[in-house]
Amino acid sequence: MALRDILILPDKRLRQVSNPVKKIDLGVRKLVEDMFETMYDAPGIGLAAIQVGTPKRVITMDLAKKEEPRNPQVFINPEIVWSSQEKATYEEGCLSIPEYFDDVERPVQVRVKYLDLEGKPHELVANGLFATCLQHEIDHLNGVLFIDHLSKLKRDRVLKKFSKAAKRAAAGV
Ligand code: K1U
Ligand code: ZN
Repeated sequence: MALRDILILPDKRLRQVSNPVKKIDLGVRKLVEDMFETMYDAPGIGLAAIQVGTPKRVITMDLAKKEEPRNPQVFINPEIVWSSQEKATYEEGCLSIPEYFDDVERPVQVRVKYLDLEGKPHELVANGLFATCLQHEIDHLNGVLFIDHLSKLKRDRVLKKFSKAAKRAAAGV
């Protein structure tokens, strides 16, 4: 297992649309192992492969609380096939936009189909934080960030702050 670097806003690769996984080979298994190590180390509750620079439709997630045993979950080629009309607001964060949190309104319930690591198809209904996290990660696979759900004013403020920080880092200041 290896830690991979997490891409940070405004890295353009975060805007790429990720490609479906055609074959779950050794490369995909290694990617998933590394994503879990990177996600637990961050720490985060979810991670999309593009956040470590790999444009494949792969998500890792673990929503277990600190006192609970780990519950690693993998979603390959996930698709939202139904969303509820009812919405809920959750304060979201993103490992690619460190230390920025804001309220996002999304459907409270979604039905998602996906493949597991053995390539077996599944369908589940998610609620609450599970639904929020799945939508946040599936957005990543489509090049969408949670700040895209905020007002233009807020989004532009965040983009400006992270662009300035990237420029300062590049200049070694
Ligand atoms: O996709 C990501 O960048 C990961 C992100 C997932 C997420 C968080 C909140 C709402 C929707 C999606 C994170 O994990 S941010 C870190 C975080 O929320 C957290 C970290 C440690 C403990 C508990 C939460
Ligand atoms: Zn994110």
